[in-house]
Amino acid sequence: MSTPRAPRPTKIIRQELPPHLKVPPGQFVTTKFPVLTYGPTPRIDLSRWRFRLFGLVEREQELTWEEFQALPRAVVTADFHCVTQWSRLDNTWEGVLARTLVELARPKPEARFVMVHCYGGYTTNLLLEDLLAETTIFADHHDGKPLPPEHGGPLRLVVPHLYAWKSAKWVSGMEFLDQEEPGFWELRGYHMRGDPWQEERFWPELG
Ligand SMILES: Nc1nc2c(c(=O)[nH]1)N[C@H]1C(S)=C(S)[C@@H](COP(=O)(O)O)O[C@H]1N2
Ligand SMILES: [Mo]
Repeated sequence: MSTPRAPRPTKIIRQELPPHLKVPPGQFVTTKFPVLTYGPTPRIDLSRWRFRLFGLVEREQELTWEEFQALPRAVVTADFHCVTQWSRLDNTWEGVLARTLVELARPKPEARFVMVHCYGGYTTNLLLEDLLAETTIFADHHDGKPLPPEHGGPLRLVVPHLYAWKSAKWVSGMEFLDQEEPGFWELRGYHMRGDPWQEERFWPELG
């Protein structure tokens, strides 16, 4: 049974894109929601779930599920582009904006890069700037329903303006760094940034 949540103000954010900028080059639209995971789906008990903000920050901390749920909430409507060429348009993601968590941690001025860590060992690297984007969200709901485990429940990151391998599932924390380090797929040939509009799919030398 889930505990009823008190209604709280939720910020509504829409990724506003003209029709000709909905589908990046080389992508096709699907209305299904494929599952793309390397390895098994980790199961995380909410009583033991923790989200760690660490590295080059003023306020290192570890949030429990209750503490995370008490943060200001938002709903982001945005498209989702996998590098294997499918795009799912107009998803609604509800949760806590990444910028809210960054503000909690207060990165030091030299912390321009972030490694996102996950239960199960997956990682992905991001520029702090991409986490601060208005539509970057840590989501626990998708299209009005609690996020299913195979899609990253209890909590995943969603970075709509980058390829979906950056949208890490089963997140366990963010590490703030002063140098760019490659994550799981970035070590294996995926682009360090992954802008779908520039088709930043793989290392430039593999293109
Ligand atoms: N922890 C973790 N996060 C992950 C992945 C993964 O294998 N492990 N796959 C990534 C890839 S390649 C994609 S396309 C999206 C897919 O999300 P979905 O399975 O909810 O469609 O999750 C991303 N996040
Ligand atoms: Mo992907």
